[in-house]
Amino acid sequence: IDEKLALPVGVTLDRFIKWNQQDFPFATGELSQLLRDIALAAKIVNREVNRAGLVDITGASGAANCQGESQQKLDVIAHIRFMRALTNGGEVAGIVSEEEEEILYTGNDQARYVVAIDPLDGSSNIDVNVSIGTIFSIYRRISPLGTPVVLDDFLQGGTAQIAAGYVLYGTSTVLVYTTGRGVNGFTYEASLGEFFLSHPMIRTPEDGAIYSVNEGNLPAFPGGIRTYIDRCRERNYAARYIGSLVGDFHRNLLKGGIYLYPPTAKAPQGKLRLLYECYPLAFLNEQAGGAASNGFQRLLEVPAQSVHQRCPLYIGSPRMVREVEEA
Ligand code: AHM
Ligand code: MG
Repeated sequence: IDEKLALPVGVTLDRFIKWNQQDFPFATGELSQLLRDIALAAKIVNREVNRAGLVDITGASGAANCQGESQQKLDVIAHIRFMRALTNGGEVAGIVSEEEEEILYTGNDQARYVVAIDPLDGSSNIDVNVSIGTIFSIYRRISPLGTPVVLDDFLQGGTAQIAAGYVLYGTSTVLVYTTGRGVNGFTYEASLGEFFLSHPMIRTPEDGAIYSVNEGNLPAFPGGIRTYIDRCRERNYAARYIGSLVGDFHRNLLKGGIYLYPPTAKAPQGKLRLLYECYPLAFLNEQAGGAASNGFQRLLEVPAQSVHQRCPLYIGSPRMVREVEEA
């Protein structure tokens, strides 16, 4: 990664995107516009998240999403906001969202990109004032321009992503993304309505001393994973688990650590979704010098077969991920 690529801390996201576009392989400006559309939706969702306790938008909406999980009102709101921004922005031909069973056609058949998104992840934390996030992944479509998108546009595999990132609605709101040339993080300044570059060229530590896993499921984990978790305890690693993937991931990215969501007999592919949870974070983490695996192979190379497919996830500092693979 070219150190020259880092712009000084404090530039706005808009300026950064414009500058970053100059030597992007498909420098047509469309991807830049798409990233701006995502940032705009993130600002709107941030506003909704911040006032969630004040208005009657918290609590279960009564509906269930396509995976039968109870859906929170804010999930629905975030989904709608992102769909609107991505549709009105005009750069996206189709969307896969955690909140919709089927592919969403934006009607922009001339657009070059498709997006897979989890509009609001960590939904069990919404009502209790704990950090939540948005995760997104962008591909260039492979179906011909001018026609509706097809399933294969979304199943190109993790290595085909051209951009990926997340928004963390936490103690402050940050947007972190990659276009395959390193990872940059931007912090939202609400009074100005702007994201500012605050974490240029993020590099994750080679090794870490934090492990993040739902230990309540320990008896159901594969033997190797139980062994690895025992080692973490023997070494007095810190156990840190928010239950919001974006929050747990972001902390480990900056401090060094590992996040694990192993398979169990009941959920042989774990819980997390390949297209809009695992792939984007794996791409971003590799760009920051980290690693991601399904336990057997590089996560980005796990083939995508369906849009809501699940996948075990081990992601974090490269030494820790290697050790899990060998355990
Ligand atoms: P969600 O998409 O329904 O919010 O589920 C994903 C979340 C992740 O953010 C989090 O890491 C994980 O589920 C927590 O699962 P568990 O409660 O089984 O530990
Ligand atoms: Mg999710």
